Amino acid sequence: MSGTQRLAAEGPVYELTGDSALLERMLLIRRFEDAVQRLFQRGEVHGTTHLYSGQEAGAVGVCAALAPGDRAAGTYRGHGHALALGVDPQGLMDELLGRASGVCGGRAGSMNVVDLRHGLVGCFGIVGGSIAAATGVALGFQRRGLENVAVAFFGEGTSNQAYFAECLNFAQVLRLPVVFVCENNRYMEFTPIEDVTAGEIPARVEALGLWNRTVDGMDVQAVRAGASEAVAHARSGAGPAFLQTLTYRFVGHSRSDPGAYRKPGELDEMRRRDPLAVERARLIEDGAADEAELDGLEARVAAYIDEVAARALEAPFPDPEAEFQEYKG
Ligand SMILES: Cc1ncc(C[n+]2csc(CCOP(=O)(O)OP(=O)(O)O)c2C)c(N)n1
Repeated sequence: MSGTQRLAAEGPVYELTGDSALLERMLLIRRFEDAVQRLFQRGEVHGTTHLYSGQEAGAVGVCAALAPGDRAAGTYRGHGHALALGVDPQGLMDELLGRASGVCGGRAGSMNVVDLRHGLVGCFGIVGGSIAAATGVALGFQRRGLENVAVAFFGEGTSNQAYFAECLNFAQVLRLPVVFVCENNRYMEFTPIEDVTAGEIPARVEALGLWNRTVDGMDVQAVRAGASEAVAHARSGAGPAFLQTLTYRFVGHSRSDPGAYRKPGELDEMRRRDPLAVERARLIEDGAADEAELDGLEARVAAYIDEVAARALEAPFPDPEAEFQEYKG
């Protein structure tokens, strides 16, 4: 890479404070989505929602490895990507409820949130859209001589989509500063990945010569460590990096999904590896926090999200007629 500059950040990409910051951010995502699910069931969230529950360590670990001015593109399962980047939970909740104070003025809903102030170039309802967006952003960084990286989050099923082959090849040929983060939660919608996929996904990226690692996606520290290496590689000008996180989705794919495709006992087994519990146990074992402190943290986050939800329900809806008149001038 020729330049030495980095794109100035318009807002914090991620504020890390204290030993329990990663746990706190994962808790924020989990409680936020619990509230979204309740509000969705009451008919307050229009369209549909895809929850990230169980996968929080992925977004939080990766975003913790980013620097100001870096960018990321999320998926339709994007609440976690947004909150991990530091998007304001109130603005996001208002958005999901279609309120004017939402980060996109109430027009994006659950699946298509954009917040450039916090590095979120978009969440994409189109499978693979995040890959194309991040590759384009990385091309822009390279052309402008900036030392920033772009991250694409996507699921393992997306590796069967054309964007994956086209963009990874393009990025590798041009040595673009992009990190491809494949969040392997084992199922694409209701289909086990092995039923529809030939070979292993990392073998595909190895064939292209990409730097790649697979990490435990239920362990936020493992994700952060792997992501730090991936980001450093991409930032150095050596080309794109590929990070696979082995994770699990605790809830249905979307609104109506009884989960009949799951293998017996699998959900219970993976719940025992809940990324929040894994990080909590580590903090206690390391002596960085005690049970009472972490109980207090959990209660604070839960109370904060209750307030966020209550405020969102009170927030005004957009007024399209007034906005149109203003637009006409
Ligand atoms: C181009 C396109 N094709 C199909 C769909 C329908 N669809 C939505 S989610 C999904 C499965 C994606 O699975 P995966 O990439 O593993 O991500 P996950 O949902 O597991 O996070 C599909 C096929 C879509 N949204 N966009």
